[in-house]
Amino acid sequence: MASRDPYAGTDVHRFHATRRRLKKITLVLLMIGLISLVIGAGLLLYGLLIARLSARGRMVIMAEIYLGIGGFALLARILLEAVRDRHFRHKRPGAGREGMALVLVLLVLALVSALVIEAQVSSRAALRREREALLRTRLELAAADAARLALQRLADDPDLAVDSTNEEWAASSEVMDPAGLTTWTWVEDENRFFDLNNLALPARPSWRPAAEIVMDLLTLCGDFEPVGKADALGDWLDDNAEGAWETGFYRELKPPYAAANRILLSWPELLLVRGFSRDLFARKPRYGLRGAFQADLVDQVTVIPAAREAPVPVNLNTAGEDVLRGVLGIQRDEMVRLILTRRARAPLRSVETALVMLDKDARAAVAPYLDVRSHFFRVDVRADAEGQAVRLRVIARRLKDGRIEVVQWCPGGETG
Ligand SMILES: [Ca+2]
Ligand SMILES: [Ca+2]
Repeated sequence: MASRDPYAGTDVHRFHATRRRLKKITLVLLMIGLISLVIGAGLLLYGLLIARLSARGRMVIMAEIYLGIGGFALLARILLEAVRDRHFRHKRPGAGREGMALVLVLLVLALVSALVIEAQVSSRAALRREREALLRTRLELAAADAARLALQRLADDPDLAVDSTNEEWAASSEVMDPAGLTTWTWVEDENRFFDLNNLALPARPSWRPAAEIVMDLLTLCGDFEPVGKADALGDWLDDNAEGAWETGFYRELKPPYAAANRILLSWPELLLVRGFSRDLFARKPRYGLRGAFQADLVDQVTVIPAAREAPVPVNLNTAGEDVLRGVLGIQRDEMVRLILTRRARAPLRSVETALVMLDKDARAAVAPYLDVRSHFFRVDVRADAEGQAVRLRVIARRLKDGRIEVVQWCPGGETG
């Protein structure tokens, strides 16, 4: 027979029953509060560090809701505790310890959750880095393949004796593979421009001095005091220390450096030469038709990083009007126009026939700087996928028999 509670229905019984109920409620509130805070913090970390941008807003809102619930539950608990303390002061020994144990368990739980989230975050980050590195490798391989393909097109040129701008190798291409990787390839004929490194060659009496050509090109670009620049570039390139703009001059600069006394290997090196600044290569703003002496230097000259015994020539079929003017001489306007008219009909097949208007000496002076085929090419490639891009620049020389030699292979693309 079950014994009947002697206090049932009395005030004492009601007092204890209410106290116990309150205690249960505060415990439940504590648990709800702490768990909600842990979940909220976890969601916030996940949302800010791992989730994709599109999901981030939603995650943060959810985190805020959980943090709000947690905060509300803990606040309610504090209020209830206060009520309980005021009206039900009776304390059983050991009750505090029970509460402490629960708080400890919840704290450990929170700590474990934080560690799990941290591990998750760092492993996700490591995975992402690995994926990025893998994608980068794929892009680099694709860029190298595209460059090789462009060089192959150059080697496959059916007419190696003559080059003009509308040959197959000159076309830029854009290829997208089924995996979403896109490669763009541009081929530039470097013999369209006058190579500044030609100034490194010792002058020959029968040749027109390369410095004179550079001065004419600078004049065509609106620089009417080009002597200093041409002299400084000549001193920088020639392999002796005799001149006004040699190491002695650069040693006085801050920071000091020495003249190279060799050919330029990249565009940035040119900026070390006295008188050559980035501004010199900026394009001029255009208003209507271009007038005389308004050419842009960046369209007239180039830097071909290859050793040479003879000047790297300009291709009569691909060079711009002002480049031809610079090489032949500013005063030879009529001849430049004739060349342009003739090559518009068909590519020129010999330098000699293009120069028939000149006497023997004048022909001998400019002929070493001219050709009807191109020798050097710049291949620029950009490979792109999933918002990541890789660039590659290749400078190549094509020999008479079509063989290709790589002069520079620059991952990252910029040689200057
Ligand atoms: Ca050709
Ligand atoms: Ca020198």
